[in-house]
Amino acid sequence: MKRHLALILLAGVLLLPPASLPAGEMRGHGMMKAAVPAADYPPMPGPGKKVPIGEGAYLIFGFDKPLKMGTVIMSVEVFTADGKKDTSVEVKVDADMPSMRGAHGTGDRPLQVSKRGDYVLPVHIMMPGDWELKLTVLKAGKVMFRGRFNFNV
Ligand SMILES: [Cu+2]
Repeated sequence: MKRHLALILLAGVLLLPPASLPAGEMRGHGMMKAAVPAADYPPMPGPGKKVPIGEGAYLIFGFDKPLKMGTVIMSVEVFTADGKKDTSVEVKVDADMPSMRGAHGTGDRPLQVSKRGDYVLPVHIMMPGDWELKLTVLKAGKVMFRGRFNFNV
């Protein structure tokens, strides 16, 4: 019993913050905790469905063929709140495999506006497994929407 008490007291001493720690070092730790967290990409409704992107605007994304190994063309149509096609925004997609983060990660790549006013980008699916497309929509350089789409091949 006495030994337990001693251990508890010892643990208490070890857990106490060192009183001699300079204030500057304390501030340093505070700054580390305040580091910017990774952006959040909430799951989007699937291909062909309306995805709200804020202020009544929405997008609809899809692919030129079923999602299989190989190259698929991703297309994103952006619509204003009154249903008109909007080609004034910037759309970017980052394709990666969540189970092998970074192994095939493309980073954010901008989609190009086609003659039809769709945003398009070839996506290379080079191995079977779980895939994730992270989409970012920017208006005048500011992020207005982020969302992800997960699928398996
Ligand atoms: Cu892989």
